[in-house]
Amino acid sequence: MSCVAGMALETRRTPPYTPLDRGDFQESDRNPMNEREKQHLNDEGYLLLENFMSKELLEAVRHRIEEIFAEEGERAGAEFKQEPQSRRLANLVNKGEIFQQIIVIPRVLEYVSHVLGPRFKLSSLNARSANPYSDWVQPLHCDAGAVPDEKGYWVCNVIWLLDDFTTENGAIRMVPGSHQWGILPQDVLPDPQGPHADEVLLTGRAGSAVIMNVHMWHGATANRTGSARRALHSFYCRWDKPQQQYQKKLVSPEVQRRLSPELRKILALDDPLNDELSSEKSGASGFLR
Ligand SMILES: O=C(O)CCC(=O)C(=O)O
Repeated sequence: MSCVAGMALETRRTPPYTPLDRGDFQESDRNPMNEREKQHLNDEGYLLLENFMSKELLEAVRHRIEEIFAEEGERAGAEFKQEPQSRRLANLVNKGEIFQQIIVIPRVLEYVSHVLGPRFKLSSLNARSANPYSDWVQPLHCDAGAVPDEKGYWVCNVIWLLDDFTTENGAIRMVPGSHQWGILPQDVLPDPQGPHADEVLLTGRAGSAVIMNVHMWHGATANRTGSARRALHSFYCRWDKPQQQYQKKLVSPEVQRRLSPELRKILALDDPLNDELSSEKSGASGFLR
């Protein structure tokens, strides 16, 4: 716990965030996706982009997230789901301009479109922090309980590493290639929480981003260290599927009024099909009830 308190002190020293412009993103943000990256994402189901966030962006996101955890207290994450031994936040588009900027970074959208095709939308924007010394291991799951359909893949998550992901602190385990199997782990594994023979641990430095085809089986592991392990999840889905969090309902009218046309589009705010799909059916999780 002392490290969580230490983190709060650190964030109080961070200067207030001023809006970013494109120059604040790393140079890598402007490079097109290359063949090696495409191949890796196609075959393995994920792609680690090291050092993707600038130092300023990383600090700004950490700072805002800790502010929201402090503001929301016990309610944190309640718009979606709460989870044992973890802190969660949901509906982050509503909670800061920094988050609105992140969900439309062009290079990220290019990767997402490689998985989902040209038409997709934000499904949800959440944060998750694995508590220090937690022994909770997520079952292997596919986000939103999604298996590919006749049109192909329909879910893609971008995991923003806000702390280093190490072998000790609750990094995500994943089963590379399983996005191609068309089956949910809970339907075939006797114990989805147990180790899997083909799992690998996703480690990386804070400030990296991971494009993840989340039909791939994955889940967070136990955090055996004294510090929280935080990540932001910008989760996208294909245009013809329900959003995990119906943005039109969750984002306040006041915030909606200030959004650019580009943001309105990625949030599907003016899309009657999305209204039909998401107003009734949003809220699907891969494993949380
Ligand atoms: O630990 C993380 O940040 C990702 C965990 C995860 O896969 C999930 O919450 O669905």
